[in-house]
Amino acid sequence: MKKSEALNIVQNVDLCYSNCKLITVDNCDITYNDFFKNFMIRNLPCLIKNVSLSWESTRKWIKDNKINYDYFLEVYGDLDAPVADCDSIHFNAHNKINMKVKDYFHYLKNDERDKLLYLKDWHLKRLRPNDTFYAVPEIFSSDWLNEFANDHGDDDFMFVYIGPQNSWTPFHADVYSSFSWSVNVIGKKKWLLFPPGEENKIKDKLGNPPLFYNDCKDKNLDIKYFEIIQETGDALFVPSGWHHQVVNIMDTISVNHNWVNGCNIEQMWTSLQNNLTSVENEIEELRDTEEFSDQCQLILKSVFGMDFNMFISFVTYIGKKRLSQAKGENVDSNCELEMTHIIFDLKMVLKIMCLIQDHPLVLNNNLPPYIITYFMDTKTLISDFIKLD
Ligand SMILES: O=C(O)CCC(=O)C(=O)O
Ligand SMILES: [Fe+2]
Repeated sequence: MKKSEALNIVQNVDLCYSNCKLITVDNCDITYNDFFKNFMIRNLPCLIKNVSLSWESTRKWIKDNKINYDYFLEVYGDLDAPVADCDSIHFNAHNKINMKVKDYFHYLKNDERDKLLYLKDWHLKRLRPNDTFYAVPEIFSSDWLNEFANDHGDDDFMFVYIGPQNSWTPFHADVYSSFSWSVNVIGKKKWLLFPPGEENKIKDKLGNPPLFYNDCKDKNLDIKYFEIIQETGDALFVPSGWHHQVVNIMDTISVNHNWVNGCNIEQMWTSLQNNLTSVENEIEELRDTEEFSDQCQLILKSVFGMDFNMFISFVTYIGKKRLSQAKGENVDSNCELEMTHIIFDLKMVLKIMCLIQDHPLVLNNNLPPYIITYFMDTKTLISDFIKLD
């Protein structure tokens, strides 16, 4: 697999969604380069057929074309998993509880279900690290977010979703403005996928998006979105900042990852700054107080899931690690990156570091010195290295 050519086209591709179409390809026909150039860099969606043919889960989780309930009961029954009640809304989201997998599967097995319970955001891979039930497709393999989480023993962004017919996920854009990919091991989902900006057309007077967008109701509004049917074995690539809602139109099991890499790190940075601006406006009355900046970061962490310190540490860590990899130093890593990819990553890290350096919080020394020193030292090392390249 050659990852090299496309990676040379790095910078400043204009993102334009006005004439975009949904492209469907077969897994055997798409190379890393094509995916990188046509979808990741352009931030465009793509449906990829036949991704899970060789997955162990395809053999073990399916029996007679149905979910293999007994396998789950036997192998994962004692694990806990988060479960959303699709009929119960709490602050613009489904109510969530924790359930034993065996209790959930007893519910799912029963044909007369009196509730709509959706097992989601289940960290099965983290709970069973040696379980090889799926393999990340190569086109999705550059993933700084899960690499950082795994290297630090933090919460990852790798999930299993199990939902009966009609269970659904509300309208949303993904955490950190990340990409996501989703593969149906069994079942069928209907996605509505909105190019960035279109979500504004369906917000209410208070600026809130709907929990569920009823696509039949608004037929004559000029809203662009894709309706996508994802079948068994299909992977859907959801680009950064594309709002979506999902309905399981059959009992469905999927594997979903959120991920960030050199192609969307700038979107993540923009999103972090936009969230900070909203937080600052929310507590405007405290602006002249000494604790304003710290308070904003605290709130930012709770609404966005990350504050500036965490973002800077994340980008700096990836930069430092790629530098070691470029120099051939021994870095404990599962992914063996080609040199061209390492250089691409370093260039993107440097680009974001330059943007970070110009941010008022950094210019005004509002962040802890130990983070800034680590950041500045790494930035110098990377720019010296890139100049030599
Ligand atoms: O499959 C679902 O219900 C939701 C998946 C999703 O939102 C995602 O993968 O980003
Ligand atoms: Fe999502």
